[in-house]
Amino acid sequence: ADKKREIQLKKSIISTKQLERSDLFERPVISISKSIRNSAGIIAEHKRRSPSKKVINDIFSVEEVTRNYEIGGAAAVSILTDAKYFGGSIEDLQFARASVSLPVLRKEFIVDPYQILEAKSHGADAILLIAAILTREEISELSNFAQSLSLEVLLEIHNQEELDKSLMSSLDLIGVNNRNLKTFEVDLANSLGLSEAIPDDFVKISESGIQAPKDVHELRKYGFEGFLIGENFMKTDNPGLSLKNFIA
Ligand code: IGP
Repeated sequence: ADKKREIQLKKSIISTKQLERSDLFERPVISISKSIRNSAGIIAEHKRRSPSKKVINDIFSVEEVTRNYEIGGAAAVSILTDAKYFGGSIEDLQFARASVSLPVLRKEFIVDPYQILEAKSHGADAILLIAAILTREEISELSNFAQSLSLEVLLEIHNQEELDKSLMSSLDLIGVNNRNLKTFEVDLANSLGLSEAIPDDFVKISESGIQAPKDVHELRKYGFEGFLIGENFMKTDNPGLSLKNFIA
């Protein structure tokens, strides 16, 4: 409900027509799936704070962090644009786009096509859809709309039920979130247990709570190709270097 109100307000300030006319709207999109498959597969997240940890790192700018993630060998960067829980903004997305030539994922609670236009017009290559907050019809509408703009779609699930509800051809990547949204506990077993149920037509991503290279090695055995990591890098005093050492 909060998001819907935020979107109504934004629409009254910047219309969808204005978004479609922005310079970035015309730029060629970069494939996040290909980038993941041609690298160590790390999607490195810029994360200032979170509901569970409060402040993680609000010292380093988006530009600095994303540039160093690119130098460190990231496959893509993930930018949290939610203000309330993560301290992000849509401007962060544009700063990231200006700083790197990697694919950029917009990390947001997407509930309306307007947010997808906004993502594209601020330089995103891919968007996240969260099965836990959407109906099958909404996932279908939003993912088809994103693909019509050449954006790739990462669908996030937590369990078998969300996977069963969401399977459709308009998705590109399926991510298992290892963090329980209610307790904030993380357990990589969540990814391992669901890996077999995810059809091979999708790029499999494991999200949250990944702390060591051995976690990635284990997940790879189960067919995961992409690894979304935020806090483990952001909590250090050099997130880009931490990523570089992680994949070395
Ligand atoms: C990153 P971590 O534990 O490495 O910081 O997690 C990412 O998976 C997490 O930020 C995330 C997220 C989300 C945030 C996964 N799904 C949905 C907001 C909304």
